[in-house]
Amino acid sequence: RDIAYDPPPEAGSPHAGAARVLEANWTGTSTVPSRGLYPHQWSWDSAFIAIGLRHVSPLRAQTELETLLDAQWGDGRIPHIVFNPSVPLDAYFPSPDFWRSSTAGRPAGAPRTVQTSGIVQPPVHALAAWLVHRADPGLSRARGFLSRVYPRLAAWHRYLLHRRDLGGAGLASVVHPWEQGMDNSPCWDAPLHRVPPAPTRSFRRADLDHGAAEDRPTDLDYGRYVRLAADYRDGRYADGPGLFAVEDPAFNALLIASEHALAGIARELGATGTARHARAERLTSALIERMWDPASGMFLCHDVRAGELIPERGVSGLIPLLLPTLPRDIAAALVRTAHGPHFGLGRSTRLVPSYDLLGEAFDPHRYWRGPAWFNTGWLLERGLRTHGERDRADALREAMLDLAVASDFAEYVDPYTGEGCGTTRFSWTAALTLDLLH
Ligand code: 9YW
Repeated sequence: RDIAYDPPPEAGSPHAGAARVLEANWTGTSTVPSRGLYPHQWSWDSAFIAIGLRHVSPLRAQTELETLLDAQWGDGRIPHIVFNPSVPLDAYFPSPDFWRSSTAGRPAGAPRTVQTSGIVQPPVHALAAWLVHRADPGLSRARGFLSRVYPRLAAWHRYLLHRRDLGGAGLASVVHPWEQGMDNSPCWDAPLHRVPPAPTRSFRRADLDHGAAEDRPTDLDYGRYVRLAADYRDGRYADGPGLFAVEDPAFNALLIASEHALAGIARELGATGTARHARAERLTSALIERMWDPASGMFLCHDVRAGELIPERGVSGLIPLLLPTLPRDIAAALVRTAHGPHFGLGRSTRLVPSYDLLGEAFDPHRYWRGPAWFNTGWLLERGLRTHGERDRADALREAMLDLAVASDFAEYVDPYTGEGCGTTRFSWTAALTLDLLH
C-alpha cells in the first residue's frame, strides 16, 4: 500500500483549483492563456505560467519555456505569439496570415517551422528559467535545461539592448502597445495619437466573440494597433525610428531582473556572471535617470519620439520596486505611491489598479485602463517583500488569493470590488496563485 507522507492537495483547495486550470489549458507542449479568447502561446504569459507550473510539474514548466524559445528569431527576438497550427485562422486576430513570419522571405530570421507574430513582449523569461531551474535542480541538470536555454536568453537580451535601444540611453524601447503587454493603457494615448488608424472594415476583431465590448479596447484603438503592426511588418520588422517608440519602466525593470537572473544562470553553468550584474546596475541607473519622476513618486514612460515623459500614472511605473538594488528613497516613495490616493492599496482598492484612480481616463472595467491584473499584483508583492515591507506584501498576497479563487481565476478584476472581468480560468492568474501558495 502506498504511504502518502506528502498528501496531494485537497480536491476543493485553491491549489487544486489553480492546478486544474493549468491542466485544462495545457496543449501538450505549452499552455494557452485561455481556451476561448487566447488560443495560442503568448510570450510573457508563458514566463508567468512557468513560474507557477514549476510547483506542479517542473518538467512541464521547462517545456513551456523551451517551446517558446524554439520559436525565437535569428536576430534574437522572442515573438509575442507562437501560433498553434491546429487552431482555425479566424479564432484570433491578428492571425498568422497578418504577420507573415514564415512567408515573404522569412524576415529577420523568423523560424521556418512555426508561425509567429513579429513583435515582442516583456522579458520575464530569464527570471522564469532561473526560478524553474531552482524548483528542481536535479531534473534541470539531467535535462541540460539551463545550458540549452542560456545562449537563447542571452541572444534575446542582446536583441533588446542593441536593436531596441531606439532612445540611445541604453534602455529598450517598445514599438507597439502590445509589446509592453498593457495594450490600451492611457499611457499610450498621446504617442498613439500620432498613428493614423487603419480603417475598421479592413480587419475583423475576433476578441469581441469572447469578451464584452465595454471591457475591451475600442475599435479606434484597434485601428491604430493594426496600422502600427502592419507598418512594422511591411518594413520587414527592421528596428529603427517609427511612429511609436516608448521606453517603459516595467519592460525595462523586467529586463534588469532577468539580467540578474542570467547572472545566476551563468554562475550555475561555471562562468562568473559579474559582467551581467554590472550591466543590470548600469541599466538601473539609466532607468532612474530617464524615467524617475520625483513629483509623482513613481516612474513614468518616456516617449522617445517626443523626447519627454508621459504624464500618466500607469501601474508599470511601480514595477521597478522589484529591483533589489533600487536606492532606498526611491523604493520608499514607490511603496508610498502604491498605498496613496492614486493606487489606493490598503485604503480603497483590493488589488493594485492598472491605472491612476484619479486619472481622467480611469475606467474600473476596461482592460488596462483601471482594472487590477494578477501579474502586476504578483510583481508588486515580490517588490514589497524584497524591500522588507512584509505586512503590506502579506496583505496584497491575501487579497490576491481571495480574489483569484472567488473570481474563478479571472483575467482581471474591478480594483474596488474585486468583481471578475474579461475571461475566467486565465492561466497566469492560476499560475501566480500557485506561486503565492508556496
Ligand atoms: C489581446 C494574452 C495577452 C496578454 C496581454 C493582454 C492580452 C492580447 O492578452 O493581449 O488580444 O488583447 O493585454 O498582456 O499577454 O493573455
